[in-house]
Amino acid sequence: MSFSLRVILVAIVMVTMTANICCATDYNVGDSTGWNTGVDYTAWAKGKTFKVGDTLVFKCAVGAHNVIEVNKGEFEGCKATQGMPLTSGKDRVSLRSSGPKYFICGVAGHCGLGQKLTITDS
Ligand SMILES: [Cu+2]
Repeated sequence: MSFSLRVILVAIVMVTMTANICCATDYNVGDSTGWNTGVDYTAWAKGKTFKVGDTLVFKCAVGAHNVIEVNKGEFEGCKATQGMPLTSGKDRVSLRSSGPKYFICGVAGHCGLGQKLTITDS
């Protein structure tokens, strides 16, 4: 392989890596409504493409809600059995792997009222 071809290949790799870093997106879950009851998070997530490296930001009043990452069964049953709740009121969850993710609020009754979010990736 010639020197110039190698230079071009290295340049292509660097541009690709930079593109991945540049395009990580922070998503404010629920946008201006934040992480609350009475919000349709299915509608919020619809049409969005989530990628590894993106971050979900769950904003709510401290103590009013929390965020627990759960599995599909827990999500459907609104019952977290193992995840640790995030309670800062401005919790950031980075997407580190592909595949669906499931989140609920662990405050009694809130998940049943619709405070639950599932995302799929591209
Ligand atoms: Cu809640």
